[in-house]
Amino acid sequence: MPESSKMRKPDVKVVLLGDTNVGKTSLLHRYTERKFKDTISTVGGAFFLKQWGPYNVSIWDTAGREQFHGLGSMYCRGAAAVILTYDVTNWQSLAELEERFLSLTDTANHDCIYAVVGNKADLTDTKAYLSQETPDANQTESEEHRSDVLSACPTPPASPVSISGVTFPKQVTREDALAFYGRILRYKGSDERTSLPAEKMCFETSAKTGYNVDALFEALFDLVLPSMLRKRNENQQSATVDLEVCRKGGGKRGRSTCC
Ligand SMILES: Nc1nc2c(ncn2[C@@H]2O[C@H](COP(=O)(O)OP(=O)(O)O)[C@@H](O)[C@H]2O)c(=O)[nH]1
Ligand SMILES: [Mg+2]
Repeated sequence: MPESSKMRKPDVKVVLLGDTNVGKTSLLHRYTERKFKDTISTVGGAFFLKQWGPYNVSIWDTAGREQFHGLGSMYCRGAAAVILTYDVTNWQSLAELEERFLSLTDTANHDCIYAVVGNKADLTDTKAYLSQETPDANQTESEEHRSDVLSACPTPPASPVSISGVTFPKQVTREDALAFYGRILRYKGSDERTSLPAEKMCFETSAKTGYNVDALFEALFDLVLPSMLRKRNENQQSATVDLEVCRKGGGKRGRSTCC
């Protein structure tokens, strides 16, 4: 088998979940393309393959189906990690995670890892606003102007968005997210003392500036390594079983071709 086709089989599945417009597609786009676009279509590829060391991670986007309440139980089936995404400026987006999306994770792996991610932190947090990676071709003129203003400031202004005249109050605090993580563990019947701690699994990100985006994905990839190892072992074992079945002439296909 050519090396390239060997590389394409995913070892593990990571799923982005959350209400429409919270920025799931933008987060994936920022991570994979290092870019942010103001308008981006979700419709298209359902998942993206990322090579992580010797492993292949598939990262699943909703392809816009969350808009029509159309995410079935298949979406999270076999997921090793789920990124539960909300918008820090929209309280309802956190409530929706609990009301509509958490139950979709029932089909995820029993040892699935959950990250709670508050996106659009640039709208409320100076630090996130300033963490613009190298400016990309899609940056608008007004954004460039705002970056100039900010870089000219000796100390960051208290409210980054007030520069554009628009303010977005932070509707979801980090404490809200930590509390939600605790409720996820209870919903899953997991013991808080042996589970990954909330402080480690709750992130605030900005797909727009790149703030915390690499940190989020890469922390998750490291955490799902044990799942990847297990899946590889399972695959190897099932290959051995198949060979045994063939040798003994067992299995439906074996019998029908013999007789
Ligand atoms: N300011 C800001 N806007 C964002 C951010 N992420 C996404 N958006 C915008 O929010 C809207 C919805 O983003 P999208 O990625 O399509 O959300 P999805 O429906 O969850 O996939 C788009 O207009 C994006 O440009 C962010 O981190 N900061
Ligand atoms: Mg989308």
